[in-house]
Amino acid sequence: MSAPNSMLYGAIRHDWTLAQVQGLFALPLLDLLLHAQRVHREHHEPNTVQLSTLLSIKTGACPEDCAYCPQSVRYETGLEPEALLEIAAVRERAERAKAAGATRFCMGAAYRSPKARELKVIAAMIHEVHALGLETCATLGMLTPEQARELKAAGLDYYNHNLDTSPEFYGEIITTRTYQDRLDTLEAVRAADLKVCCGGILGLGESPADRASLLLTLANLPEHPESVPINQLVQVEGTPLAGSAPVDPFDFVRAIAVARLLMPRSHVRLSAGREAMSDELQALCFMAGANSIFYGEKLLTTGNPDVERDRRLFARLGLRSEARLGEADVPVSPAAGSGCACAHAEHHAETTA
Ligand code: SAM
Ligand code: DTB
Ligand code: SF4
Repeated sequence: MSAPNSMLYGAIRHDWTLAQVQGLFALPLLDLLLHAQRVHREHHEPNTVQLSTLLSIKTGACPEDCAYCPQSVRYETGLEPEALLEIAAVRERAERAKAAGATRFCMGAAYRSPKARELKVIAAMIHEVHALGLETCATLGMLTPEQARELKAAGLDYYNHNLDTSPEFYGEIITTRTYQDRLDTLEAVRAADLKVCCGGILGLGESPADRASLLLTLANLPEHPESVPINQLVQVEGTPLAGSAPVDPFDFVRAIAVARLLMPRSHVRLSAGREAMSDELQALCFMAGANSIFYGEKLLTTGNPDVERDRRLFARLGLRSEARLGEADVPVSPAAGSGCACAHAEHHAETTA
């Protein structure tokens, strides 16, 4: 097990070996953080974090058996299923997310794969959100190449489809679709010229080798995903994984740092699980190269830190929100004391009054 020469860190590669990735995980934490932050600064604006807001546009009653997921019809989680939302309701939520400072709006649906008539409605939602000037993202399960093209034509920028875990451990977590099904959807998404958002979850009971293998698989895709969400399992009572051993926080930080080193240009998103994390742990994740978060009180069905807490966190750390392409980044002056990560002067006037 040996990490590559540190002079090579930051190269865009698709030929990593498992031993090399395990070598990165084995580095002393502070060395790993240093390398990751150095590579981060070669490719990204420092102290700048991209803000995505999630909305569940169709909730629960999903036929799949993903062992972590509160939305599977197979588990008694007490979740109230909801049909596909109205287009106007989605537009209104997107407007609110934009006003709060988000630059990307991600619509999630509890489908194995969307049906033709559902996709038509979702395409109309994407069109509306795109027209607001937000980046659009959707996560709807498996897609055919034609479906991916339909979403692209509607104005979709990103498609989220996670590998979730290593190919070796995958069968322990999901039996209703294969790893290859996921890779096929990712290929269809790329072929439609959509940007890829693809990552995984830590805390499923996977081994250290599985974590290395998940990141290796992501890094050795033909192109690195533009966004790499690293989720920490949100344990939901009633799912098979409720009560799993929690992830050691430093191991979570290590996974972020290794993702940063393997995929230097990608946005690495500190995703689900932040509600249970201290500000100090999140700061370490940003140090390790995370430069994107889910922003807003809710993920899909579970909680996320509220906007005020995130604004305070940004102010305490001197972080600012990344703007949409072509616009200036939004400074958040800790000295101003508002702690606001939002892009709107009128909001500052409200919060500092
Ligand atoms: N149904 C679609 C699918 O699975 O492709 C889209 C929605 S699904 C909820 C999107 C992703 O959310 C999953 O792939 C998984 O990575 C993540 N996720 C779901 N439940 C989670 C949980 N309890 N904790 C952390 N991440 C979770
Ligand atoms: C991703 O990687 N994480 C998000 C998003 N992509 C769709 C979902 C997290 C879901 C957490 C559990 C829930 O809120 O239902
Ligand atoms: Fe369904 Fe997606 Fe949840 Fe799996 S992760 S049960 S496919 S909503």
